[in-house]
Amino acid sequence: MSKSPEARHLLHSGYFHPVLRKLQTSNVEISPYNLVFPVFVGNNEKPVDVKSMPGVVQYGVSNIEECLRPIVNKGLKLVLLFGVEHGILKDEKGSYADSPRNPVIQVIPKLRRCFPDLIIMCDVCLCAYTNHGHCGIMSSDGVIDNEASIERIAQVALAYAQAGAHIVAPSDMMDGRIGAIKRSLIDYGLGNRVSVLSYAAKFASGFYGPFRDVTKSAPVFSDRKCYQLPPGSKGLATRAVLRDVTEGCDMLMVKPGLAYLDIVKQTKDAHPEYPLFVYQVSGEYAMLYHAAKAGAIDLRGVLEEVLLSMRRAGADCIITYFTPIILDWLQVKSKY
Ligand code: PB1
Repeated sequence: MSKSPEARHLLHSGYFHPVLRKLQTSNVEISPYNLVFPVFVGNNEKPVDVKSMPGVVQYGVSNIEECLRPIVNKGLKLVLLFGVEHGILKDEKGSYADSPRNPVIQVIPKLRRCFPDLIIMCDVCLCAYTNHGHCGIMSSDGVIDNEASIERIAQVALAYAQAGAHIVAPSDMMDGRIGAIKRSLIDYGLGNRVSVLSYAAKFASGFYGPFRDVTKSAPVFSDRKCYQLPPGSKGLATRAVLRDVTEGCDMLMVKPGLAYLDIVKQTKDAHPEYPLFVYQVSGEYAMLYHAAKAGAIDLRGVLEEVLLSMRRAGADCIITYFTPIILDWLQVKSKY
């Protein structure tokens, strides 16, 4: 008779039943409140399929209500808006970013009216609107002019806030833009009405390609390595998060996600008092989509694992282009 293991080494007794397994994983639940749906919006009359991200659709100001309503009815709680406008005049300071003609500015009041309970978040950056494709304003010698950049980013954030955004999310990575935005919101009486979600630990990643293809926002020269964090630097991630916390951000983000879960964990462990978002970016979306299409993985099983890893690492909210299908899965699950 083999000697049975000591009682405290018997783990199977803790998870042999689905309900027990649910108890063992209750703090990494995925609910609609843990999901943010990134949405491309332009002035296209009909929804347009996004070629670089199969399954993702670019909405237009005129059709976003009918496109989003089914997803809101499935429980959608948060959207993150990105303006997509081709053929616009791009200039040194990204003037179109806060133009009244910008589809983001046009669509915010409409979404507020149609979906009063939906949280409207706006990405704030210049790269889709500057003629050089960088996220800030450049000096004559091709280097970021940080002071001019944070002043401009604050102007754009204010415009989205005044249009009705609940949350502004600066993805530019300029030093000091959080303080500049907070001061601007306070000066215009919006300091207690609009949240600032900082893309605090955002890395110079190769995972952004499909997005840049959609928004035509790749840098015309050089790259973003002088202002997005070096992928290998935990220390700079710690310092960037601390900088943005000190300047008054309301919430934090790590981006990309899967290759940076250690940064998610270190950020949440250091700042448990802040809601932490993680962005499953376009390249991560495309990677999973195409692997599943090729039959290499089962999308649902692997995506659930990835989402759990992000929640386990400490993310409170996951920004993911898969949000609509995840809401479908949650609906089916909730019936049992
Ligand atoms: O899904 C994605 O790839 C997101 C890309 C992201 C949007 N916030 C930025 C990354 C980049 O192109 O450098 C855009 C920067 N403002």
